[in-house]
Amino acid sequence: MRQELEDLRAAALDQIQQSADAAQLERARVHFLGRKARLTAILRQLVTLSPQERPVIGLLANQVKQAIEASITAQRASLESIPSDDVLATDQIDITLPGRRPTLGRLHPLTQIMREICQVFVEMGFAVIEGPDVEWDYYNFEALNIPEDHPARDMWDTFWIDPASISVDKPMLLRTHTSPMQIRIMEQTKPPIRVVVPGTCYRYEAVDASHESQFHQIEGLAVDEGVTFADLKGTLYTFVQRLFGKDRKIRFRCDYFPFVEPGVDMSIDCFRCKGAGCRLCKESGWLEILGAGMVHPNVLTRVGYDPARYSGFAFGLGPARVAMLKYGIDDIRFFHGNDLRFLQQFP
Ligand code: FA5
Repeated sequence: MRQELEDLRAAALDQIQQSADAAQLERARVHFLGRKARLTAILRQLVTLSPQERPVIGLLANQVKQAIEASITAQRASLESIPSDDVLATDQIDITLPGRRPTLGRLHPLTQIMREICQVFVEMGFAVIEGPDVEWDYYNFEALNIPEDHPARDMWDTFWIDPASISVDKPMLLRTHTSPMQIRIMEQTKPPIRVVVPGTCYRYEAVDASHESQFHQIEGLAVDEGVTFADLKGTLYTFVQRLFGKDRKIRFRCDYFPFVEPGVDMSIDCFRCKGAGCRLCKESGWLEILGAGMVHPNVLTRVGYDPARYSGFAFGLGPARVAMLKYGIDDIRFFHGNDLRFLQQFP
């Protein structure tokens, strides 16, 4: 019987390994392990063997059974990893076809221009810092010298957040400019300060060729002893010349922002009409790119700085307007229009 078991093991392993598909393997399994298999009969007959023979033959028969089962499992796994003839027939790979070039993603033109602008300021010694889009009324208005009910609040059409909906007890909003970061930075640092803050801003206003309701700004802030308006002008001149070249015309005009004194806005000659006046520049010949000024003494006092000792300048510029002027784009809505033909022009 021992010899018979050895022969059975050899025959079974041979037949299992020869099985070319799942059906053949199943037939081999039934033949060697099924109810009518010889091995099953031997295992059933163990009780009829003598006490000396029973443990020896029993052990061997179980070893043969385990070897056959292991061989079936291995062969099944191996067959499953080979695709069937059907799959091979329909799934052919034609290696003579030209390959498909993977499309590479690229940075959005606004991201590119924002990085470029920040880099110009970094080279002038400014650090880059970011802040929250959802802001307290305190930082967006109050601490910037714009108390509640101050008419200057009308300069920014604000998206307010219902305090009850987010379980807070003080008014919150989507920041209308990046200027709140002036306060956050001054609260946490002592002068000298030189920072730029890129970020998204939101205003509830009519969208047109130069206005979006969601747009970006880059805030600049420099505070130290003896900072003057000449430093503000020099810094902004350098920035414009680095980005646009030396021939571009710049115009400063008086403007009012409650958190600076004096306040200005800065424009660049309109690339489209070359100063003659057109729809884009609202017939003025100039495109405003930033507001700026000397940090108001009230703002310095509120963050605990002595305005008799420290002075500073701040500016807030619109990178989309800068990109429009640099690349000759006559409508701000192209940036978020998701037209690939537009986006692909900025490699
Ligand atoms: C401000 O937001 C001030 N916080 C700027 C400032 C900072 C003044 C520091 C003084 C000191 P203003 O609303 O003008 O100012 O916006 C500044 C720039 O943001 C504009 O010149 C323009 O380039 C851009 N901007 C403003 N509103 C929009 C808009 N709706 N869509 C696109 N760009 C805009």
